[in-house]
Amino acid sequence: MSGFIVHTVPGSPFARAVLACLEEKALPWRLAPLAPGGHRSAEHLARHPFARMPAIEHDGFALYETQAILRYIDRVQPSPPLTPADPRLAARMDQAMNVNDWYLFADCIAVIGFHRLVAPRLLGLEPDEAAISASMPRARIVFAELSRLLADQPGFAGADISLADLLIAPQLDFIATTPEWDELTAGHANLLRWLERMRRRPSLRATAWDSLAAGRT
Ligand SMILES: N[C@@H](CCC(=O)N[C@@H](CS)C(=O)NCC(=O)O)C(=O)O
Repeated sequence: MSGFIVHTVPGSPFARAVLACLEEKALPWRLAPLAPGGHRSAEHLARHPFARMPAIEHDGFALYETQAILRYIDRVQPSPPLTPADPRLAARMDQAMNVNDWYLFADCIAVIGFHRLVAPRLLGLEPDEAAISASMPRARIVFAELSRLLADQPGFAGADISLADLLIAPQLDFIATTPEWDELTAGHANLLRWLERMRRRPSLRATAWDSLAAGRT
């Protein structure tokens, strides 16, 4: 199969989910790195009119939206499967993926990750402590719900790794160094154990942004 081109500013957890999925499938890929702010360039807007990342190209086929990309990869390369055949487990996978997009990313990562990590590192701004504090009640609900959905299963969709695990792990890993992490994960040891298991997977190790910066582009 011909290779995938992944356009992103290095560091994006959504882009890492796509790269990890390609690694799980042993598919060839190449990173097309955008400079910071490059997602708002005319060139990238032609790929992604909403100025987000990642966007991919595969053999002349262009696609954005991470869930759509992950499902596309799982369909063009069905082995190993990353969507459960059982309808209820597949529904749990879908549910966790939407919790990721609508609540984990929108309410936690886009606030805590932005103000703690992106703003100081890339924009030279002080974290907005008021915005972070305001996000915490919702963030606590998100972490409690992720922990409840995961329960004592190996992955969010049961015994086998699924697209949900690949989507959520990079998001949690992204904010794990923030001062809010310990409070948000307190009492959710299952989530911490799951994240450790995910971090040990070759696909996640190969796509940690530090390793990518050191080698492959
Ligand atoms: N719904 C989009 C969200 C992608 C997204 O928000 N990516 C972040 C980076 S992880 C982004 O593009 N941020 C740039 C911005 O908000 O200006 C998807 O699933 O791909």
